[in-house]
Amino acid sequence: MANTPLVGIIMGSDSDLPIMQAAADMLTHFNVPFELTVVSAHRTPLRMVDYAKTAKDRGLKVIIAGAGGAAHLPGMVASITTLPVIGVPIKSSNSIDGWDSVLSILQMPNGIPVATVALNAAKNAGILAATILGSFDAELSEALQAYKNQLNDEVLIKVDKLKTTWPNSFDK
Ligand code: RP5
Repeated sequence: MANTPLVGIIMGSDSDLPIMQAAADMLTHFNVPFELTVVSAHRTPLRMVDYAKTAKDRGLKVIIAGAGGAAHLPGMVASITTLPVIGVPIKSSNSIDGWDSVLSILQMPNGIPVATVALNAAKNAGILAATILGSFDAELSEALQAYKNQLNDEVLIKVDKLKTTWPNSFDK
């Protein structure tokens, strides 16, 4: 894959980075080039508009946007660009238990979808971005299948381990 970023990871604040790092880690794992920066819907609204407006022409294919509290960033970016936007609700210091972030990102009005992952689930956002790109890239698709196979094998190892302590466990 060329080195031009295909995925843009943006977040409302650098305080979101410890969570959003997991998206970057998964894209690195799948060898997907990405860019990462802070774009705040409320504090840098013009930067947000500029980022979303130029994203497609700069070669991005998917945007991952994380934010907490009154989390408008993913929805606003989705309203400006035709690229798919994956939203990561973050349980931030200004969040009321994470529900505000989840609902702000999840409950988009008809016409402007945001693919919302679970609270703090930046890892899944990275995997989902790779999955979208994998629909058009056989090598990436194979890497995603290998990842799923690995998850499967890890569970089967746990099943075997459980059998040693629970002989009455399901044995198929
Ligand atoms: C949101 O406010 C950010 O996405 C972050 O989750 C939250 C708190 O930001 P800081 O006050 O830590 O910069 O816009």
